[in-house]
Amino acid sequence: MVRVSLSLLLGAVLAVVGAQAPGSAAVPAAVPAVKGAACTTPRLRREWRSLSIPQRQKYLSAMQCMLSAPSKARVHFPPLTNRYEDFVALHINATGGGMNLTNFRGVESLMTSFASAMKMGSNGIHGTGTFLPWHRYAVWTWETALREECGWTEGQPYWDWNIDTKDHNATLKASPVFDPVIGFGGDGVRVARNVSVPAAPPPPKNPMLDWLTANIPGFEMPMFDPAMMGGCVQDGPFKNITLHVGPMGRMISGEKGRCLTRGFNQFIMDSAASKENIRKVLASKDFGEFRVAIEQPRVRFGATNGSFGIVSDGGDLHTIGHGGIGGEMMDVFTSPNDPIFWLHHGNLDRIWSIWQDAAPEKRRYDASNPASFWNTGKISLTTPIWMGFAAPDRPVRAVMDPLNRNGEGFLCYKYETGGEVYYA
Ligand SMILES: [Cu+2]
Repeated sequence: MVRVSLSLLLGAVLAVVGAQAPGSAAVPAAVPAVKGAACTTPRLRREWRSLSIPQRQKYLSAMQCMLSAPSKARVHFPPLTNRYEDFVALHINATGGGMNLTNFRGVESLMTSFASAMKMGSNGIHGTGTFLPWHRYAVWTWETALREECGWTEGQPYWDWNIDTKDHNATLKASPVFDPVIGFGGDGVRVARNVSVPAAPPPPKNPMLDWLTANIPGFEMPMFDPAMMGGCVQDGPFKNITLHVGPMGRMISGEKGRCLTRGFNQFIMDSAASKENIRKVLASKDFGEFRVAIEQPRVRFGATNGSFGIVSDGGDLHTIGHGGIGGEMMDVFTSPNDPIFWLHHGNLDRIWSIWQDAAPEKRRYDASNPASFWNTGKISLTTPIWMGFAAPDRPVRAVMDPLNRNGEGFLCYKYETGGEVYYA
């Protein structure tokens, strides 16, 4: 099996394992609520394609500015080489449940990161109720840094994946989002491997998977196309960047670093990012159901056009959005190494706010999270959201409303379009 391409799945498995010991997790200390000023001039978040060409160039320059500015989190993590990597380290450590900064030893082994991932079932940011609030707050924090430190003046742009699917007779490869000059660059080039890819490989022998299959109704082992590992990105503004953080929970120190990898998968995009699928997610009745629908990788193995891949059977916009790009985006810890991460999560947050706005009195402050095998972390409006060295910890309540209508939070942004297009 291929390690990195399976790391998202690994997160799923570890979250399940985490669920085996309810009550063993430490109860996080309460954090102070925050009363922000009323939101009068929200930052406007627009789809990449509706930014003007000069605005797109300006955003890409702001990205380069983050990549060349000095790290501020280096005091905690010596291997960090620039400001951009601060946010990758933030995501890695939040994935592990919020690192105790004073105990960090500089370089984690892969096994240590597995061990810290074991904790994430209780208080990490994937497979738990904090998935949506944490990523909302993280995108806000990132957007704020871009504006305050690198001259960006708009809201964080988002990437509406549906526009690059067969619903629109479109593809990732032809998308302006991945333009080599005024976009994020294109696909990676696959490296040759000494493995042959069978047409339908049998599931690997693994006692844990056997147990999961036998005990969890509907559990299916997703089989990832090794091509999704991808290869180095060949063009665009990020083709020459060096990743110093990762893979997985490791902070590489004193090593050469890696290229940014991608492995586009149009098949995944066309099934998971379809209007039909997005409508299914938006039909969720409460927050718990919605969170599972948008995040849970409920995929099954399928074949089209003689090659195999993943077929979505509803939901999983998060994981399959990562799978559509492949490469670095498949790594549940280090996916922010690919700058498209922020546009992808912008769109996930937009889908959440569309869902909230469809029944605001019921949904705007709904953080309920009923139990299921995937729901390993129940949250409430007072659950703290860890933002480590990047921003103060805040309760879930503070980030439930992007427009902070009742003054219990601090966010102040809106998306350019609503949900009409998906309900139509
Ligand atoms: Cu994440």
